[in-house]
Amino acid sequence: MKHFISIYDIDNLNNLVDKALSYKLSPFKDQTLGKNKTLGMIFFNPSLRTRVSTQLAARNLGMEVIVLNTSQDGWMLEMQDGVVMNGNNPEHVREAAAVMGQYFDIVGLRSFPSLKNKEDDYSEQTINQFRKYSGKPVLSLESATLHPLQSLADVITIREQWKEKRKPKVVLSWAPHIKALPQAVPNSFAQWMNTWDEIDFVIAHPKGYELDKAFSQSALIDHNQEAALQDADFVYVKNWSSVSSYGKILNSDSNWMLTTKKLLGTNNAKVMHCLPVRRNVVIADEVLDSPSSIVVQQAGNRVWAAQAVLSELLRSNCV
Ligand code: SN0
Repeated sequence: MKHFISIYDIDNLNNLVDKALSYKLSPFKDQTLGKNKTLGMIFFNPSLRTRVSTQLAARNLGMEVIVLNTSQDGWMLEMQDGVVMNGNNPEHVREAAAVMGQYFDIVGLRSFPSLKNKEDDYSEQTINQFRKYSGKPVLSLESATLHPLQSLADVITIREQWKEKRKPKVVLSWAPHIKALPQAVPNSFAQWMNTWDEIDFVIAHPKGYELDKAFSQSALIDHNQEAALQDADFVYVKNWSSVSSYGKILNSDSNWMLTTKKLLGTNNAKVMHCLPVRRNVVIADEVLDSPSSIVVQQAGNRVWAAQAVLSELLRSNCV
């Protein structure tokens, strides 16, 4: 694995999940693999789970970690090439990324979309500029369009929870929100579910919230949440802003919030969310506080996902 930016960077999904689950059983079995190697984690945006779980994962492999919160601690970066830098950004990514490449063995990056211009966001300029100029493996800590460490933890969680022989039905359901949120988590989840042939996948959302076809691919789409939830084994709840009316909130219909009543038609479905989740806007208290919710276990699995990925990056690039 050269970089970890999307599912296309991995060789075999089930092998990577096996590896993550083996770290869960034995976190310190490779505790010298990352000795004298440094992971730099650069945050252009807030983070709780990604920040802490990736740091723990690196520590389990014996790595050092340096965390940089660029909005407060570093210079604002210019990402465009060929511009006259007489605006707000005093440093260009060409120098900044190259310098990070001198300091770090693996460069982790969190960079949300602006949600203003789809072409800009979907070109993934920030992560691509770092890949180009750092000369080091780049680890996505959530980019403008994808969140692969989250999706790997999601697959781990479903595999660990599912004990039956038949394929589980997994439903990604849109939910309301007060803010316009990125499409990164649902895009990424759809990308990983579409690749994983051990599940049946359905996406439920109101009209106007179609994900970019590059990510939803041939997944079944249902505009009727109740129908989509019928017989579901896992319900992944997430808000996202519109792609066609880019970055806009088209619908704040609270009927799409996940409640206990909504779960009645499911096969006693487990409820997932990447967190942070706004209670009683996205998912009702009664669901989050019930045994149906596995959001905390799901977040716990972020450590093993990050550890499996860092281990692959170290083995391919650093030893
Ligand atoms: C981010 C998102 O991509 O939806 C990060 C998820 C891991 N979520 C938010 O920004 C939530 C912000 C809020 O105000 O609820």
